[in-house]
Amino acid sequence: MPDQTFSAMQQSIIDGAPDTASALAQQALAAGIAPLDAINLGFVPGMHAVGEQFGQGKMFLPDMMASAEAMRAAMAVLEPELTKQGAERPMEGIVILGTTKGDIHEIGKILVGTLLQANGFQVHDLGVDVSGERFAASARELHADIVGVSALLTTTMRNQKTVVEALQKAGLRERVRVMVGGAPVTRRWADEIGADGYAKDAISAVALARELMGRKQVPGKGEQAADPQAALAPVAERT
Ligand code: B1M
Repeated sequence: MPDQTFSAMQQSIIDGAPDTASALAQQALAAGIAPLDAINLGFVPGMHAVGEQFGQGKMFLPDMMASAEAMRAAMAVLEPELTKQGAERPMEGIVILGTTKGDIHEIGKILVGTLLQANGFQVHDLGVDVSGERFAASARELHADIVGVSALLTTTMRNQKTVVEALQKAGLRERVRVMVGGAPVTRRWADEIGADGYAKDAISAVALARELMGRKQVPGKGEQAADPQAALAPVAERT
């Protein structure tokens, strides 16, 4: 049964059908499917299929936009369920999140923010097309512990470096940790631009944020690799 549901979810994204996606998300919750499973096993594979077909010239920009709308409709149903209990947890840290300058992809970033919030982080999402200067100004104003920068294009991932530079220029680099992510981003790239960490997906981003908070409180203490399962456990318990 869940397999059929997940296939239908995937298809609703490929079809760019927001009403169907929203209805399937509601049905999933009613059937006791964990929201994170609905996202990761149902809707996200649909986005990947769309990306592949776009890459092969079988789908076009309007199709991709319709699919993004369907994804947002599903997230609108599932997100509140994910974040519901985040407010009841002790505050883990303050995160400023945004998609880098020149880039308007937001779905992955929203997912990262939702899971961080569900795990007790206070998240301020600056949206898309955010300049390094704006990241730095917000980090100062909101007393951020972590700045998270998403990039989905090979052309805009370069701007993640400008965020690190802007924080340096603002004299904030010592007290603000930088994490980067997005489909073309790699750990190697994160090291190259002087970021503090890279997460490949939203679950790893929670583990990484926790790790970065640990490093912040005790400078130089054990920089262990982020453990995705450690981040997943509390979410799964509450969903
Ligand atoms: Co765009 N697009 N797009 N697009 N788009 C991609 C990224 C692309 C790979 C498609 C393809 O060619 N196969 C390709 C990039 C090629 C490249 O640079 N290598 C591409 C292109 C080319 C473009 C345009 C240039 C197309 C054009 O205009 N000709 C254009 C650029 C616009 C711009 O930004 N300036 C464009 C536009 C769009 C839409 C607006 C139509 C739409 C976005 C709508 C929106 O977000 N509101 C769109 C979409 C939907 C996609 C695909 C199909 C899906 C992206 C997505 O939402 N994935 C994408 C193909 C693909 O990814 N397979 C594609 C689902 C999401 C859950 O995954 O975002 O990877 P993702 O996030 C993951 C991880 O990456 C990670 O965790 C997330 C959750 O697990 N993560 C982080 C992300 N951020 C993180 C931050 C972290 C940590 C982890 O810490 C801070």
